[in-house]
Amino acid sequence: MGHLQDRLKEQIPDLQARAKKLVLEKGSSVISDVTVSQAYGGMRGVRGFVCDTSNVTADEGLIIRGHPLLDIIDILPEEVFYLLLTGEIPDAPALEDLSAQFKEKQNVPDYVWNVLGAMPANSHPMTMLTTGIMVMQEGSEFKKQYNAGIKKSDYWEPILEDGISLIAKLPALAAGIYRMHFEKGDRIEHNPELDWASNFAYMTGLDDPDGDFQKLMRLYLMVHCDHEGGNVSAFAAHTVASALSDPFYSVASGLNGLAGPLHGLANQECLKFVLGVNDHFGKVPQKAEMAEYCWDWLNSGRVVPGYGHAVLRCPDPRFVSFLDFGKKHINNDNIFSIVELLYEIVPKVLRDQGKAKNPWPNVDAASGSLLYYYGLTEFKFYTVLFSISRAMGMIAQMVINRALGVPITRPKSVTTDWLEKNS
Ligand code: HAX
Repeated sequence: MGHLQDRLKEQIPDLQARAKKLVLEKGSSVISDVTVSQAYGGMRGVRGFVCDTSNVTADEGLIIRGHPLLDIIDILPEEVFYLLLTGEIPDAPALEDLSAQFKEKQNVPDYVWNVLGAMPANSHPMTMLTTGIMVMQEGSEFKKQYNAGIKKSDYWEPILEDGISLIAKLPALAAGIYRMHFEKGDRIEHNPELDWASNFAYMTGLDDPDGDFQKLMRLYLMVHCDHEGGNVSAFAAHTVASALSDPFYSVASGLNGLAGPLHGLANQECLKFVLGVNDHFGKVPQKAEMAEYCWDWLNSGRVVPGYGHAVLRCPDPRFVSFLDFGKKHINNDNIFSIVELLYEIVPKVLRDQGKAKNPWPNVDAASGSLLYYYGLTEFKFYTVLFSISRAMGMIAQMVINRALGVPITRPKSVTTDWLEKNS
């Protein structure tokens, strides 16, 4: 048992008591109505389940356990995982203990590399990542303990054990996929001196003379950790986990959702868009040229990647954190300058077009330009980075849901005939 596990053991009875009391005293209070538009519109805005790890508000963006993202922007991914689960930033011994647990479980079994090596060379890195995770499902502790008849109230413990084991392996798995897919040479062994995110940067083998790429990875893998419960990847993972599928199955399902171009894959689409601007003009364009380019893009029926959001109605604080990082560390780089220029131009263009409910940049609008600057130019890989981080939120949500005994997800669908008769 580690500090994190001990702390959760102390906290869970209180959380269970709060949930029980709410259901007992306010079980029939209505928290949402559903309109016909929402039924046909991706259930946008319907409040239908609970997620305590983080909250996303329209005007502030990501709030992790009560901390607005930009207030805790310097904490490590290990710290944010502890925070997502417990609501507390770990003290030094708790952080050391969790880091040690990650280090102890970080090795990816050889059979994973054999399977990945047998895949078609053109497989997308996201397909390789979720395949790698699925191959490791064989070692699930939850599956083993469930089959041995573990008590329902104890499910959360092997779920957390699997979760830590999976998160621990993701840097080596992702870096290995990077080197394999893009033919960078042999895999690089981890460096025992480094933290979880820095180790990922190290194992990619990218040149990092000043350690700035490691710094970027600490930021990147922290800010993508969670975005409450209703986004495609979190909700997919939540639903699959509710069937008591173990964390390997559930995280892989969530990440398959993240691989969609309207969700996590948008970060690769976004950099493609920025590179397209650079190719088209051969320089950083003037403001009027940029606006005209965006209008032509929209008029050809396409969305501007990196802009808009289903919930946010403000610049995404995750975007702000990347923009700040770039301003601090990057000078005279056309790609980053185009990202800055787009931030000046696109919101007005989208507002004038009048369709997007949120004209502001989301997380994906700046992150790719920073990765590109540090030599991670293979944008097919970007969603894998997002995934390593987002797995933390999925696992944290699963642990809490199992501790609360949340049952299998089963909302009711209706038919068009039913709606025509009943609405
Ligand atoms: N460019 C052009 N049009 C846009 C737009 C954009 N960036 N964002 C929204 N719109 C359009 C929509 O396509 C929709 O048009 P139609 O009515 O013709 O279908 C209209 O504006 C209303 O959409 P919305 O209600 O504002 O947005 P949604 O909640 O339906 O969708 C999306 C949110 C993020 C999917 C959307 O804004 C989009 O496609 N953005 C570009 C892709 C992107 O950046 N995705 C990454 C999101 C962040 C994320 O999840 N990362 O993982």
